[in-house]
Amino acid sequence: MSEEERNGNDNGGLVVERAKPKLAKPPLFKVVILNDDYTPMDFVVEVLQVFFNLNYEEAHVIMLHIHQKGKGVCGVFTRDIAETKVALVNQYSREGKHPLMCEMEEA
Ligand code: TYC
Repeated sequence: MSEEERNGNDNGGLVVERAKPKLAKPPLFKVVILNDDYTPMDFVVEVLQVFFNLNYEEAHVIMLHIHQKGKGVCGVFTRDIAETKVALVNQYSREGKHPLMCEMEEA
């Protein structure tokens, strides 16, 4: 039995296209932190805990990844949240006189 027969909706020979879901998913952005030679490791771990809600162990793993590979993803967010995190982290780093850099990338 066809879908039309089961549902009782014969489209009378018309070709009917299923409606697209109306709400597209919002684009997501990775927030990344870059390595540098001057920011203390403890400061990066603190930033990851405070701004990205990570525990000490998670933050330490990500900090070491950044230190070894040059950059690392701290989280994935919608545009506004990612922009806010980048601005807050960079402001906090400048206040602490550290050159730490935080950026966003389309996911
Ligand atoms: N490379 C820094 C050091 O040796 C530590 C560091 C890690 C700095 C991660 C920035 O995003 C960073 N003190």
